[in-house]
Amino acid sequence: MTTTPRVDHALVDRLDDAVTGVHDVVNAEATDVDAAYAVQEALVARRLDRGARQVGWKLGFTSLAKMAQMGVSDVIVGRLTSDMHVPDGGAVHLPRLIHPRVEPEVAYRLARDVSPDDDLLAAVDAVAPALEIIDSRYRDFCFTLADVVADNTSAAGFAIGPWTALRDAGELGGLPVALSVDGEVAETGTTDAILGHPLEALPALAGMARRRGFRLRAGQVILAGAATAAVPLTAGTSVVGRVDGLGSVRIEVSGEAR
Ligand code: OOG
Ligand code: MG
Repeated sequence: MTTTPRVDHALVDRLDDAVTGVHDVVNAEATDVDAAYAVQEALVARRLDRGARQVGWKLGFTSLAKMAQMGVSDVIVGRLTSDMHVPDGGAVHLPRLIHPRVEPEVAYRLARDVSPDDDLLAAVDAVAPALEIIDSRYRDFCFTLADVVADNTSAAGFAIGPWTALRDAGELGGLPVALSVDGEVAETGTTDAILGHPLEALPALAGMARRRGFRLRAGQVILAGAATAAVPLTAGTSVVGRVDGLGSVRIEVSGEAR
């Protein structure tokens, strides 16, 4: 576990104001990833102070498509909170977001608390198709690795499709993934885009959790990282993420863009 660096409270304030005031900020060009995780924790604590609960974790940059799109190449972890959850088929209200994008993901569910030495895979009981809404608080989605970690890895929303028990799910590798907007396919990939096999997200998260002292809890959701590049959310559209063999999940984009 790393020692806790001093928290850059000015950056926490700037990022939290960007979320609540729905405006972007110029990136910090930060380089200290440990300090950035401390900012992330303090930033998410603001959401918890406002009544949200932490409901999961998300991995970022687990696919080449995302690394290439964002120019960043290290796996990162962010926190999912209850105020980010969108029910399957539910609405995402554009005026609450800065410049949101959506990406198709695979989600896992934890059946029990995980201690640092536990096998994370053994604690997962179900898998589902998911959509993640990312909304970098930085202007033009321009950031360093430490910047995006501080900004809770751009996390802004997520929707989860039907859960399948892991024991009934069959092979999770090589499943075709598609992101469609109003019935038109916008992006395609396969689950192997995620670290070569989507289950590889679990040891990747377990390693980071061990190093950084994250506590993984029963009932929490894990987003394994996008299998394709992200696409902008457009007012009035219906977005579907599909993972062959696992089914699909949908969001409706409501309101006008700002
Ligand atoms: C950072 C979040 C990356 C993923 O699935 O790779 C991510 C971003 O692209 O703004 O969520
Ligand atoms: Mg993602």
